[in-house]
Amino acid sequence: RFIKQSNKILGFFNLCVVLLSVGCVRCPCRNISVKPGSLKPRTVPTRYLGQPSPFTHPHLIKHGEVTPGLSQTEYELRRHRLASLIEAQADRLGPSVSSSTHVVIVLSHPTRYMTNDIPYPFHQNQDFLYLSGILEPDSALVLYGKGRPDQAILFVPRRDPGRELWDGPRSGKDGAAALTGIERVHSTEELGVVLKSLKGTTLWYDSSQPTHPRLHQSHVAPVLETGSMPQSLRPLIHSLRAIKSSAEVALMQESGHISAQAFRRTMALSRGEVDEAVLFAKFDFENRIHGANFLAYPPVVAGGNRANTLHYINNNQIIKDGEMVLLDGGCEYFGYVSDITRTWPVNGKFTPAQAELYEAVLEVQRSCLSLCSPGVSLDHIYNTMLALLGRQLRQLGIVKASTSDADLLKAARRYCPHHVGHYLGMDVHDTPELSRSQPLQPGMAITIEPGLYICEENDQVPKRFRGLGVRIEDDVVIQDKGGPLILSREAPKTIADVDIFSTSGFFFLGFS
Ligand SMILES: [Mn+2]
Repeated sequence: RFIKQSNKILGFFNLCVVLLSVGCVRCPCRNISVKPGSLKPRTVPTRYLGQPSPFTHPHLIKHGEVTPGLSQTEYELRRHRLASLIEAQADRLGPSVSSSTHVVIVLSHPTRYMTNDIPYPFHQNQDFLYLSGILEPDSALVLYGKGRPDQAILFVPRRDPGRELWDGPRSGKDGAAALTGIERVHSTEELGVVLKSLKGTTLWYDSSQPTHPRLHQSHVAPVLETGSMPQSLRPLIHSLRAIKSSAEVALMQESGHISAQAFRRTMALSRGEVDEAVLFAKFDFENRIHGANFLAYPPVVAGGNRANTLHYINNNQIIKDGEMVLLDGGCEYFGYVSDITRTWPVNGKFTPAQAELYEAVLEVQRSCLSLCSPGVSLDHIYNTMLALLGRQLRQLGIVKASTSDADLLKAARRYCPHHVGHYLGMDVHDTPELSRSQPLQPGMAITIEPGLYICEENDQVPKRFRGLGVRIEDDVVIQDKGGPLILSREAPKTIADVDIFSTSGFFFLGFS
């Protein structure tokens, strides 16, 4: 149900997954080997676990998967690829480091509380989730090994009927082992003791901002005191996360598909004067009812001049008939997110000034999309966007015809104060450790989101543009051939399409 579309990306990594799943033990391209039998099939307990299992949630997850759509082999390969990166990095640090025993520590997130003892919905640390597939708080993953940290130890909260009465079932050691295929699983209380026993000489751990302050303090900090400064881990994990496998792209396709449908139905609801809160609720509802777990972030639902506040999330004003609304929203679908923006007139009819500004942004957005190919960087697309926006501003008469090229770029930066896009994946602003100056590679996912924002107080521009703000944002996967794969393509974008969806509400309202 949850993976409808196959995709055409078959990079090296995916080739490895395919080879491994048919029993090949060595990946030729990255020097990664997985010992035969390292993933012994274990019987998943039939009771409720701390996350969906094939027994309790057969509508979501298949046998052999750790999380919906992602197999034990895929998670195993991620850990092996990290081990290879560490091995390579250690080589560069010198012989004493490369021959030492490496210990890698990744902590989960803790439960966070809204008030006193009322928890927020739990959200896992994506780096930990990426390597383990474990969705419970208070957990940890340790990788270790001489020369190459390819042995995994998982730590999960122990079964506790008293706590489970309140918080729900836990996977326990047997459940976590069977679900993930990791053989060595301990209770989280044992983390400190196990770490001390490993006697690692090179630690790989991000100590500056621990993802789980309590586990850091009680289990990891004592180990850090006795050793040398740990090596940074996050940039390595992010470089792996940046390239999506075919299974990940399939999850992102579904995430984009769900939110695009939500846009269609939200547009259909906005006729004449409408409360931003109503569009917010409709968008949230349509994402969830089509299978999303929840919204990926607080959406921006900004009517009229409020579109010029980039992070407007109050979403509590009345949008007047004749005004546009800018909706920046997306959903999370089993760990993978969408991030889409559309701007449309709530009554379905663009005024001439709205249409002029909208077409200008759309033209730039299309040009930027056409640049999304391997070898081009996000920064390069950004620079192109600024040059194109500058030209549009001149054509619209927002800046003078005599403006120099340098001043056109300045104006573009003023009327579009944000970047053209960012990496996308498990997180909305995914893999922030990755520079936007690096060349895009097949399997990378990014957003393309140019905009023009004209404040109503700005008396330097023609009156008809004042108070208008337009952004158009699509989600894109970089492909080897055939141009970019646009995950959000079903969200109406041309003036003609927006017109159809926002004036034919009666047709769509009756359908879920
Ligand atoms: Mn975005």
